[in-house]
Amino acid sequence: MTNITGRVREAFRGDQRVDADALIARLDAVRRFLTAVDGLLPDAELVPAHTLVERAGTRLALSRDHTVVALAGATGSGKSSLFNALAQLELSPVGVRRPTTGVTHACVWGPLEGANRLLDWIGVLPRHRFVRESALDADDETALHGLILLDLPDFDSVQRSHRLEVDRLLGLVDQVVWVVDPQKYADRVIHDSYLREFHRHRDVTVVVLNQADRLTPAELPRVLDDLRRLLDTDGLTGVPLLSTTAIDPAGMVGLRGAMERTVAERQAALRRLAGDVDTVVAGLDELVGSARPAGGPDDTAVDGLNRALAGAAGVPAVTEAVEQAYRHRAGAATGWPLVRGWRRLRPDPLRRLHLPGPTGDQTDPAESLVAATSVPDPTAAQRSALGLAIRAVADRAATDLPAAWPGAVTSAARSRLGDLPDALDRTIAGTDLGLGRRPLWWRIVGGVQWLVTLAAVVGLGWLVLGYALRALGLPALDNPMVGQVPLPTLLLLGGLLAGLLVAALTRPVVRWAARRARARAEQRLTAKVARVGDEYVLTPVRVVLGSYAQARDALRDAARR
Ligand SMILES: Nc1nc2c(ncn2[C@@H]2O[C@H](COP(=O)(O)OP(=O)(O)OP(=O)(O)O)[C@@H](O)[C@H]2O)c(=O)[nH]1
Ligand SMILES: [Mg+2]
Repeated sequence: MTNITGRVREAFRGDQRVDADALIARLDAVRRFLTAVDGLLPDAELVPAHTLVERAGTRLALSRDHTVVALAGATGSGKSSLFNALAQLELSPVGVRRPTTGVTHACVWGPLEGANRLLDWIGVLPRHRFVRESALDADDETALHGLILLDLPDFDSVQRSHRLEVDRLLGLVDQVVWVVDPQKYADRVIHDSYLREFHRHRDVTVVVLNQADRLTPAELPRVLDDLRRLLDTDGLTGVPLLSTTAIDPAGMVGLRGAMERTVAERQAALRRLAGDVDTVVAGLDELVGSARPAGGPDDTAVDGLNRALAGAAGVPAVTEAVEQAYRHRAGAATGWPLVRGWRRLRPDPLRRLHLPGPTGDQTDPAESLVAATSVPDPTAAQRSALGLAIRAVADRAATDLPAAWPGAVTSAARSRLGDLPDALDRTIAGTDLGLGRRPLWWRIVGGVQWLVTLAAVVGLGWLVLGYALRALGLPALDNPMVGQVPLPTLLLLGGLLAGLLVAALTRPVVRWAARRARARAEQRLTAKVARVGDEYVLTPVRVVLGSYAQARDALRDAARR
């Protein structure tokens, strides 16, 4: 699986500008990603993305004219000294007791009003906010108008609260100036826990070697080279590295110039957020893959599902009953009239399943609304076959998806499992099984049977009457002859024989037609059951696959610088 966000450029972007609209589009893409995966992926994996969307929205809404720069570093490196030197006022106490600064101090260049909402959000207490706006030096300071400089507590502090405060603020500020000193510039904590973590924020990172006055002119370049090498190892190749002396105004020129450029560009906030989007996208990368997933479950798995659904719905029992019912009903309509009544006494096989009764005897409309049939409940084997078929559908649909998704697909496939039995039952009850109309040939054969039976009855009556007259000594009836056989005898025997013959000829036709009726019913039931499977199993799966595709596209858009 290739990394789709590999296109997030890792190279140092230096002074490359970030377009505000493009950044907002990327943030929208992250938001779209979150909407698409809502409820499908573990929340814990999405926390950074939610935090980013929330923070970025607030930061951009609060002020785009201010640049929030934080001085961060180990205790004693000279953050407060640099803060005061830049402000040219003693605003943040500098001390020999370590650590000195316990709460963040802020200095605002320009009017405080605009910056106050930003500082409220960042969480700097009003009593630690200062304004660098003096009538005397107003012109000198205009280059820094819009700067909000923060003096942070030490991040390597023995005070846990200091570290928490630093970590919180580092997530909110636009630019970080990392202050190191000649003694501790190589400390593991700053490199491993902080600088390395900021490699995606290179374009809003400045490193300052303070207390340069403590080094000889020969030592300074060596230390700077060494520090540059360490920064390269941290992934911070190309970040500005300056030396400063907080206690000497001449040693502040470089840093002040860098601050002025940052403020003039008004880019730090956008670059910071762009770096945040890069970090979030890289973190989410493994949640989506490169292969475009299938639009839905494959045909083999769907066929398997439909077979399992048909089994669980009792389709075989119903089709068997359809065949029997056809024979039963055809027998009752075309059989020898003398035994038809006896046939009718036997219950109709479909009636036993509470499915539509014998021809012409459709259940009344109110009753037909009641869905429940008496089709036998699925056996344990059928239920487990259905479970396996649903699983197979989910597995096949999720084949190409990254590890976080198959679980969501399986849950979706099973999400309406509880509703399936009722839905299947309603479907079976609502399916026209094709036995509603009495075929014309039944009536014709039935009519013929009546006719030949009538002939036999007439013949019998005639003969009985003849015997009776003879027994009573009355004048005998005239028996017309047909060939050698008297007509009444011919009517009786011929009628009986013809009835038996018609019944014998009809029987195989009924059997054949019953099988056809069964096949037709099976086709209809299978189609209806497949529709239930589509609605209750496949559609939820397709929804998740659709969400995945949306999430994947959204993350691609978010990765695009
Ligand atoms: N020689 C020299 N001393 C400095 C310089 N910068 C700071 N110092 C001294 O270093 C000590 C610590 O300075 P602070 O500014 O309090 O250091 P910090 O980084 O704010 O320390 P915490 O508030 O404890 O995190 C003080 O005694 C400063 O006078 C510098 O550039 N040169
Ligand atoms: Mg301090």
